[in-house]
Amino acid sequence: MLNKKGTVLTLTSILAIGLMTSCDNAKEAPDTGGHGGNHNQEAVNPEENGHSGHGGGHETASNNYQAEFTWNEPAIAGTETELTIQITDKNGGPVQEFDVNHEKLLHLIIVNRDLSFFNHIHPDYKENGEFTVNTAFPAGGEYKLIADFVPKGAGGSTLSEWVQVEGEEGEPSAIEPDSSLIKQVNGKEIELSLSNALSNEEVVLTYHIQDAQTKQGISNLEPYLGAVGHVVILSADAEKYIHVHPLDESSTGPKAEFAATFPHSGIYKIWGQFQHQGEVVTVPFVVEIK
Ligand SMILES: [Cu+2]
Repeated sequence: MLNKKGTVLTLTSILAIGLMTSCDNAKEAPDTGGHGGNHNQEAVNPEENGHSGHGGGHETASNNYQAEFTWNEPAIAGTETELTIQITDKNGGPVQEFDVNHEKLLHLIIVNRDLSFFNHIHPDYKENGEFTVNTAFPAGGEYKLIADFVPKGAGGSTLSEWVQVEGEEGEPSAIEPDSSLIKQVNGKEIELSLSNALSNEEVVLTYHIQDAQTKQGISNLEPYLGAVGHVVILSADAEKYIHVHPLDESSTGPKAEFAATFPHSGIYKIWGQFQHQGEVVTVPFVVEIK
């Protein structure tokens, strides 16, 4: 135990020093190239990993796995850096096999402190529980890395860590509920409606996707990682990562429905991702749950 903590602390220090990064994925980076993807599995609350100084992370008590996030070299603003994610079991040994979940072995979500930046990518599996991916950040500041995976034969696991990225920080923006849940992204007009806005109850999220110009519903959405779309939800403080279940995975639009349960009242940001004509569109909404 002590040993483990020591390891985590050391790692954290390395991250703090080594992370000197910055960035360059566009803010709100919708379709950051090819990846995207996701998870719509169990409604599990996130387990914060060893964590680093910020965010008052909780110890990972119930989780049998650990994820260590490390960088090959300090990242520089606007430059890609290789991130390595090492997944180990409770004995510290590398997890060797993973179940494919929504077409991927591991989904990585990256957000910044004010949730204005969102990236959803799929690191490559090397071996011995090690995944790597090249990624970059738009600015300095705190970022949360959230790894979502399924060790073979085990339940889904979500492990996260706040990391400090060096570089000039952007102006933080307040996370405020959208007054209208209709947005235009990449030529599409996307509307979100919630069946209710209560915590601890199943909420059905219904997206309606239409062409922004013609206002015609789009009924030929393509499967995105095996489903009509993928939705990621985080509480405003990024402490709660909510898995979302598509109600009808085979739908092709213009309607796409998902179900989620918000663990407590407060503000949440919801990113919906859909694929049409080979392009992945990411649309964010901020809602308040009572
Ligand atoms: Cu994914």
